Amino acid sequence: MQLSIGKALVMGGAVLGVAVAAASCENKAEQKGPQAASGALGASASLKQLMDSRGLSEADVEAAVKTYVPGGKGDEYMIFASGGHSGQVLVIGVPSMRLLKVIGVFSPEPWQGYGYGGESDKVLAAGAQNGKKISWADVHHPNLSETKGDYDGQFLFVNDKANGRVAVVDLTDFVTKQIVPNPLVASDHGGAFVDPNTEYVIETSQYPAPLGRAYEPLSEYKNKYRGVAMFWKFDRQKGRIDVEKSFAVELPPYTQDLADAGKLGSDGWAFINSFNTEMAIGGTLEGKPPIESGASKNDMDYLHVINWKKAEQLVKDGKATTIKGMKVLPLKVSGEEGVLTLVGEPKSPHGCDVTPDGTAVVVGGKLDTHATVYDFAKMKALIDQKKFEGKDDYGVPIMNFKEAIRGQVEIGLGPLHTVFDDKGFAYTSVFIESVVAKWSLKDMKTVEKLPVHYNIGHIMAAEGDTVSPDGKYVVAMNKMSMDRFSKVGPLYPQNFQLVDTTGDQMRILIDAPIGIGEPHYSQMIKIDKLKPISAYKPGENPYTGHVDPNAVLKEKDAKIVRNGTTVDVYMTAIRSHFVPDQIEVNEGDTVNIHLTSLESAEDQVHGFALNMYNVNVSLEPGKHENISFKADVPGVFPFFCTEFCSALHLEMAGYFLVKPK
Ligand code: CUK
Ligand code: CUA
Repeated sequence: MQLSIGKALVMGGAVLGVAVAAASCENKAEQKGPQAASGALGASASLKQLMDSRGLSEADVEAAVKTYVPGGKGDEYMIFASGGHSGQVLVIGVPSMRLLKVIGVFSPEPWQGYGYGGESDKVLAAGAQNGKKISWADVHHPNLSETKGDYDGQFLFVNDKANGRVAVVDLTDFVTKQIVPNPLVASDHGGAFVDPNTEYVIETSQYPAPLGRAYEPLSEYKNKYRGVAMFWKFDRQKGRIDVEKSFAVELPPYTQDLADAGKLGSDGWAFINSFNTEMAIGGTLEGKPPIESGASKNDMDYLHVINWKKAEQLVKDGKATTIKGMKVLPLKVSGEEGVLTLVGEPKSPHGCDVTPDGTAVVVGGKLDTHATVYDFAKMKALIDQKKFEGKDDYGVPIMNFKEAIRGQVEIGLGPLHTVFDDKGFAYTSVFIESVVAKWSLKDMKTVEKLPVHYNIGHIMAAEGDTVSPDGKYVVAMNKMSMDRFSKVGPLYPQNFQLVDTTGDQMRILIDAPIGIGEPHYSQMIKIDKLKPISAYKPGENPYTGHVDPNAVLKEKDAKIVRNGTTVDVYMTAIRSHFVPDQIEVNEGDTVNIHLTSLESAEDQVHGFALNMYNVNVSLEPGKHENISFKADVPGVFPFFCTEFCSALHLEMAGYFLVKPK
């Protein structure tokens, strides 16, 4: 149902104010409200005229009213979206769909001084795999920390599909605090999901490889290649993953895909779909079928059902082996002990989403027209009774498909991911058909399909992965945008479409082009759950959470200390100067700059660049940075502030001189 402009006025009256008042009298254009003359549109242009001149329909204006957020007013929700190849996380306001921030996670981010000579270099360096520095990532699934199954607004976890890593972002300052490379996997996908109390961050592998990545020929695929479900222990107090207390569950080489953690009644369990139980390995040059067709032969792949509480206990009992320093529960143990159970999934499954009540898992099928709803209670009973229809080649028990499911819902061509609202509806992204399919969990029937633009991949709902979704909004995260935006060369932006789900029918409110990377998943949290700081404690090192031992809290304590070939510079920054502002060292010296911002006022940020040395840090109020480098290039190097902080910003500068040998 489209609302009339009149209704939109009621809903958005405070927003559009006078302009809509004029529109509500569209048949009597003369009857402008008394304040119309002072409205932004001016006396001469009624909203109707404006609509005509811009070719806007009533529905367009209603959508505009629903999404417009005037300056000074905040958004209602915040989206944390995958930045795809950028290795970053995009922060977007809802309903405005305005980009608020790009958080540097796996890739250096110059504005935030992330990866340019300061403390954050250590975070990025810790993400090396096999000693190789990696400066990009393919971020797929950002997940917010949860307490009792609800987003608590404290942390965000993301996975790097490309290089098998997970990262922890602290939402008090929106800064990445930790990158953990998984030494076992060759890539990941099902991550970074959390259980309802964020005890673990779950990361599951994608393309099978020998655990630990040792060489084994492809002829050994069945015997030596494996998947893995990683359970990264999260220490909430420290705000870090505790690698020592983490463990992995070895999986057959079935190309595990998406994953989700159980909740409420299914807490303690995890679910992973898979798409290549054929174990196809390609060989196109030798005339063998590509993985694409080899992996699509069977009618069924396997949903993996993992009892992680039991796995945790078995690891504690010493049943794990150690690979590359990680505790790994062997496949044999998992199969025998009921940690891992399989059940069929139709045709190239994708998506694996636990319902808000925790009683079911919804799996799509890229080449199927159904979403399959697995019933947790039924699966649990089958596992408890050891009622299986057989075992796979690795000794893992397999449940009967029919006995494990609640039913299947006819969705359309290419259902992928499913999210939920507060009224018992599920929303499935349907890739090939380019629609959002809304269906009833109770009746297991599709009730509406909304065309989106185009080829929707992921879908996301307001607080949609919690035990209590908000409803209201769904976001279609579309892979293609053909005719939606102005052309920007052959690489098009992807398209987030905000969908209003409050009415009888779903409606697209706004298109938001995403010009950074290829986003996959995202989550949407109510703004009031986030409690970000506006300044650090004076001298705080954001990576320790404490006042840095090298912090300089008063300008008079700034100094240069020379010790042989090491030069320690204790430096302050405040509008609009650095102390000291002249530094001279000898070629080959090791230089440590300990730099504290003495600012405490909100939004008063400086930058510090020593440009030819690739140094640039951001100094938010109170922040302390430690910068270290070798002065291996002689010459004269101005250093300067890189944030337009004051009228005398350009004067906020100094000289760094390196005397040749
Ligand atoms: S996904 Cu990673 S291939 Cu559907 Cu979550 Cu996009
Ligand atoms: Cu400080 Cu510009």
